[in-house]
Amino acid sequence: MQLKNYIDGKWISTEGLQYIPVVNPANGEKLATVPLSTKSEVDQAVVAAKKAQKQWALVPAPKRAEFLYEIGFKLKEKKEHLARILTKEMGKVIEEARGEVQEGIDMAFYMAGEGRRLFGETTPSELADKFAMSVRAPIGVVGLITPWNFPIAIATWKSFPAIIAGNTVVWKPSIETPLMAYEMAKIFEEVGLPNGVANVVFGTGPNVGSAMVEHPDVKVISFTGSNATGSKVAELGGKHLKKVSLEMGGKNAVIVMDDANLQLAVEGIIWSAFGTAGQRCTACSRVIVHKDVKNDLEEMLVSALSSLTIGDGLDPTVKVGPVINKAALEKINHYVQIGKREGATLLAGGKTLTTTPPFDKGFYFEPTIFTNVKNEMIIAQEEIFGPVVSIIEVASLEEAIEVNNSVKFGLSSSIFSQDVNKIFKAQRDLDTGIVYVNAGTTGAEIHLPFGGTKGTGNGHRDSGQAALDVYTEWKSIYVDYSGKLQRAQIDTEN
Ligand code: UN1
Repeated sequence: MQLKNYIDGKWISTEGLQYIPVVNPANGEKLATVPLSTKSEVDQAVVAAKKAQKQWALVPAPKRAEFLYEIGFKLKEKKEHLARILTKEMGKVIEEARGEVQEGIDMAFYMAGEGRRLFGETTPSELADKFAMSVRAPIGVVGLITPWNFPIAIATWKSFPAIIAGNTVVWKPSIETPLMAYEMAKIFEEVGLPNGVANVVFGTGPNVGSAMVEHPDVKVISFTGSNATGSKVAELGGKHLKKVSLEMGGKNAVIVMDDANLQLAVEGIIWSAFGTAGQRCTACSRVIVHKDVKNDLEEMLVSALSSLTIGDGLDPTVKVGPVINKAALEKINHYVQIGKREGATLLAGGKTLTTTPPFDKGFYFEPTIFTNVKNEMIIAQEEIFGPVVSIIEVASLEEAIEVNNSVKFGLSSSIFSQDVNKIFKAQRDLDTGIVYVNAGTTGAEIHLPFGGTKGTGNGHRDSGQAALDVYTEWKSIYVDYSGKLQRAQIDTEN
């Protein structure tokens, strides 16, 4: 299948574009080909989106919501179909793929509900016979740049709040996972979303992404991806005075205190470190453990690893699927070699699986645990984005928090403890955008803000009510019904 861009409600195949294969990371199977679009396709999509936005903004929000409800029902109806495609193109195991589609369904219904809220404020005026209120106004055309690790969920976190608020969207999905975007576009078409409200342009960051950021009619850019790309987006966006929302890396830690339920902590670590083969921004890549329980925890973690079958995620017994591509495999392996050179102890894993079928055709890396990791080591500081976790020993809660906060990222953190005093101190002092108590670092719910501090972002949030702030401008409205010109209080008193 040769994928086409979805622009102005039509499937457009442009003459002369280069196409590249979409490959199943589990076995190398070619699933489709995807066009590498250019600035000209972006321009077409923006023209369509700009034209559609004028009308769309005038559709009452509860009516806009009806489309989102329909999209939610379609996603529900197609859940298994979509999950299987998702596993094939991205590699995550089938139960996680179902979970991700569910995240999209939840987001559709949640944001559809916003069609009857989109609350602003009413507030008294300083003056008699005058009324004051604030409302959320749509901004215009928004550009979405989404990653391959959550190809459908993250797209819904961004597109649904944008659409419900009266904006239109030009979406550049990752070229690693275009099939999910193609399926979403089919759903937009099936529910009769007006032409131009949601457009999909396939291509690379340097071509399509940059053209979106530089386009004068794209007013907001929402990006999820690496820090290297995110800072380029911010720089270019800044030059063009764009509102840019960035969601980037993490170096998330689970803290295990001496009073923790260790069995629970082990389950939380295994799931959040090795689920999605460690390819979540929220994945646990550090375990900060109290010295009194370090040995026990290590033994339990190593024995828990034996239950993690590695393989093709379509096999329901598999718990850890492949990583996205060869470059990812090489990057993970590179960090493991660095860890060894830095003097960390390899407790388990550490190898690329390449020689025997099915591993010879896919991109598999063993779940890997390093221990005796020092906080200043590279493997304790940089994002690896694979199934590799580093154990760091500490002697107190204060030290644990200090170690947690010493990285340049601030997405998610977790503490396992039974002590309410420690838990409350930790949730206050951990400097991440998301904090979990007695759970791993993953599993954020869509109706809460998603995002992080420091190098993880630039102050914006996906999901929850907070997402509406990205896609709306506040408008303050004063209505004077006194029948005379009333000067504002500041202009009458001095
Ligand atoms: C991501 O890794 O980019 O919190 C998103 C979670 C998921 C989303 C992760 N709900 O783990």
